[in-house]
Amino acid sequence: MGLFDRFKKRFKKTDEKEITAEENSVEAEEAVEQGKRLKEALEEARPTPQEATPKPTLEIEEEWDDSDEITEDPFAKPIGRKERKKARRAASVEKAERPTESEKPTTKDPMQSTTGHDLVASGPVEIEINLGDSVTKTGGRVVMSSDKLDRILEELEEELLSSDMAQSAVEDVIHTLKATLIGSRISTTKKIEVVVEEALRSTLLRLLEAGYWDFNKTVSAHLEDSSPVVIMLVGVNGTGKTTTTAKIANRLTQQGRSVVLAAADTFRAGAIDQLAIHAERLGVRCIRSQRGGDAAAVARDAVESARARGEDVVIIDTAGRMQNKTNLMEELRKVHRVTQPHLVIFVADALAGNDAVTQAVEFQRMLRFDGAALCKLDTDAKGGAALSIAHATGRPIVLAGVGQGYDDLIDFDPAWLIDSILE
Ligand SMILES: Nc1nc2c(ncn2[C@@H]2O[C@H](COP(=O)(O)OP(=O)(O)OP(=O)(O)O)[C@@H](O)[C@H]2O)c(=O)[nH]1
Ligand SMILES: [Mg+2]
Repeated sequence: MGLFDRFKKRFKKTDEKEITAEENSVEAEEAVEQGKRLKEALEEARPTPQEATPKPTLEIEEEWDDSDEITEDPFAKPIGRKERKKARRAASVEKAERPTESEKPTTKDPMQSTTGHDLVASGPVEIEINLGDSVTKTGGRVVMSSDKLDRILEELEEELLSSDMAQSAVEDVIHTLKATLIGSRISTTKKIEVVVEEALRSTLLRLLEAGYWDFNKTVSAHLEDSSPVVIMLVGVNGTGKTTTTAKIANRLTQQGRSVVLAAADTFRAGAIDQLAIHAERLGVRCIRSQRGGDAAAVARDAVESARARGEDVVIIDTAGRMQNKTNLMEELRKVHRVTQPHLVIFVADALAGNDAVTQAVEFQRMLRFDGAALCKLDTDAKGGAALSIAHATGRPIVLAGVGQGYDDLIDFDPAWLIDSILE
């Protein structure tokens, strides 16, 4: 039985009079006032964008500054020229070929949300609850504050937590839901449990769709500008970076792109061979060094080699690291600085639940990423991590790993995830 089935079953026992007041009654007026106060309090408690997304904190020494071409700070806010470039890129996305059936975007209008090299890191996604056509201007019943409503919301909160959604995201959703519901005039044709279900579903969907960009279209758009397009994968140990590197290479070569892999995990024993074997199987080049070599040098060699040969895409596989290990994070930032990747993808393990969220937040703080690939969704992972990553970092999940084969990488589908959590 899914979340909503359990929820509605409990709701069935509820008399609507316990939760709503008749219009024009004293209780209804009080509820409207209370709803206003709750919304104001919620607004005041929200962090400002600056508080929400601190600038990356690590300052690293300029030991690799022999590269003349790289002068821009990758973490700087876009300036006018960049904005113009972004607009040009957006226009070239419009021109990109019509997607094939398998390339079809999963959101209504991916053109608006395609991002890339100039992407501005955004703060956490703000939860907004829209009661849609459930509210009515006249007639209806007004939702009031009551123990019963509190108990129902508590149960909903527990259900969301058990789907692996992080506490902070769940609290944000529930508080906003409560503030939105109280004082709202609900049409008598709608049952309150249906109102709550619709509101919650649309809220969670919006959370996952915020800032979504279509992977294939974004790569195509960048390729119109310049090549090679550089994609860097980051994340903690064992989340699926190397496998996802191979899956992306497979996807792009099937689209006729020439791909080069950069074995920038020079840290873990066997990592270079692991990637080289994938490269051989996929028939793509792999740029590598000895174990312990300079990861940034490998990555830069791969980009320069691809540029010299006119190849389309470089995918940089990096070493897994704990998000709190400063020296390893510095190495990643160095790879980033010398290669100026068009896309940084944070690879998360759906099975890691709340840990994946903590890691995502820390990576976003240290080395901003453009989107996440959520791997191992074919396992019994509950999926709530996706909601929390999106909520906490403001960056969308764009790709989903659904198995260990090369073809097991799909565009992330927010509606599918919401259904699997709620149904
Ligand atoms: N079931 C399943 N397994 C996956 C998926 N993605 C990766 N894996 C498995 O997860 C394990 C770790 O994957 P890697 O790609 O080596 O992970 P990594 O992030 O490169 O690991 P490190 O290099 O050690 O940091 C491997 O056994 C993969 O086959 C997925 O989508 N589904
Ligand atoms: Mg790896």
